[in-house]
Amino acid sequence: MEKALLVTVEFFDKKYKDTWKLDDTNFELKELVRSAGLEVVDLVECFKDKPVAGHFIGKGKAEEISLICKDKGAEVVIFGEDLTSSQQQNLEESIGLKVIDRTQLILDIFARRAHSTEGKVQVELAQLEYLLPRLKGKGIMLSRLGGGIGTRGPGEQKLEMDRRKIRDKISKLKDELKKIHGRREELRRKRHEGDLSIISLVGYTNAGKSTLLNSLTDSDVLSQDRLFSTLDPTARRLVLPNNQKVVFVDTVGFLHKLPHHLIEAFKATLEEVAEADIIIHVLDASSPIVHELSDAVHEVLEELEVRGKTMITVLNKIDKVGDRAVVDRLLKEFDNSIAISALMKENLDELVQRISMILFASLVYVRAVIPQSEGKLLSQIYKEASIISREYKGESVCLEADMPIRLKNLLDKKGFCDKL
Ligand SMILES: Nc1nc2c(ncn2[C@@H]2O[C@H](COP(=O)(O)OP(=O)(O)OP(=O)(O)O)[C@@H](O)[C@H]2O)c(=O)[nH]1
Ligand SMILES: [Mg+2]
Repeated sequence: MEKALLVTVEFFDKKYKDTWKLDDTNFELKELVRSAGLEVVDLVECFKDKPVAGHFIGKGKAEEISLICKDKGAEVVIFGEDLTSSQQQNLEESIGLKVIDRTQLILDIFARRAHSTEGKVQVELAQLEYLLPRLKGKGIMLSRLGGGIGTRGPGEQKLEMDRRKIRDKISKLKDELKKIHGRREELRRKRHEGDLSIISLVGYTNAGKSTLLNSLTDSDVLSQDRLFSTLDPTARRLVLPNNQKVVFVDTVGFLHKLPHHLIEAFKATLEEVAEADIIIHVLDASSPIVHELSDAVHEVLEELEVRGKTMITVLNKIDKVGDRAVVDRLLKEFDNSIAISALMKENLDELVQRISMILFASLVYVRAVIPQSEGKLLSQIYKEASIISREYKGESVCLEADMPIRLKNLLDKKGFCDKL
């Protein structure tokens, strides 16, 4: 196991100050490093007004870290922040060891977890795009030759370090991804045309999304106490008590300051979230920073432009919360929330009931213009919706109706809903 020394920084200047407390940042960085399969030998905290251009934390501090590294036998230094390529190089020179920043650490974890072809291509693309501007001259930074973290591609293959070859590889990967997404789009279209409702599970990494998917659908998706166990979207069907079929989609977990490179690379995967009829936000209610975790998830959703979706906030892991009053307070603080334990299968019935109520019982007002050629869709509307007004205009029908949210989403996707 590579021995890592961690460096975290608290900035005081408003522009750089993080919303997270340093202790929480430290804890999360240790978890990330553990998930990357490294051993932590020490953690150094730095306090600065703002980043220093040359060495990020200043040359003096870098030299101090170099001494600590020698003392502790560290082989690599991991920063909990992102560094520019020159900062990274200057730090490597001053410290005399390989320096990895936050984005590269997370990319490395993703590289280890990628299994599907799509996952592997997405991660490798993000890794190479991160590396390219950081390679000087022909490529190859000396410190990168040693192997270990920062040099691993998906499936333990080594990352290409030659500039020209990287460029070629990037364009090949982009082509490949386009093809994969074309196929996926086709699958998605078929799924939406069927009579299925899609429910996506989103949440901070390690919140218990896969455990919930398993408990709800009696499946066997990998769930582990480490960050980013799930990378590939996994779908499982469930038949609700009223015999309606739904599909749960479990996707990659979110993180505070999730690197933009990764959001970009995983955009197609994450866009499935936007297409769901309901979003289930799984939140670890036993975490002392439950609000920060929730905010981080909402920030990523915002970046994905997922807005105005019906969301149930699932307060998970209540078996680990000793004080029931804490759960009651959280239930009040989070809109449309429900407290469960995915692991102990506590209160899952209520969650299923809530889902089926939202999907099939509660009605929303819709105005739509639908071509008469959509016979199947129209008969579905006449069966499930309560029609307020109906008017024929040329080849189309103008409707005002109260209908289940699922049907409204279907009309939305086809572009038939009137924008009010
Ligand atoms: N005590 C307790 N532990 C839980 C509960 N739900 C999940 N866990 C544990 O939390 C850890 C993470 O669970 P996962 O289901 O893998 O979490 P995830 O959200 O899918 O995580 P990623 O895929 O890594 O983003 C595992 O060790 C689970 O056993 C729960 O209700 N109670
Ligand atoms: Mg998971």
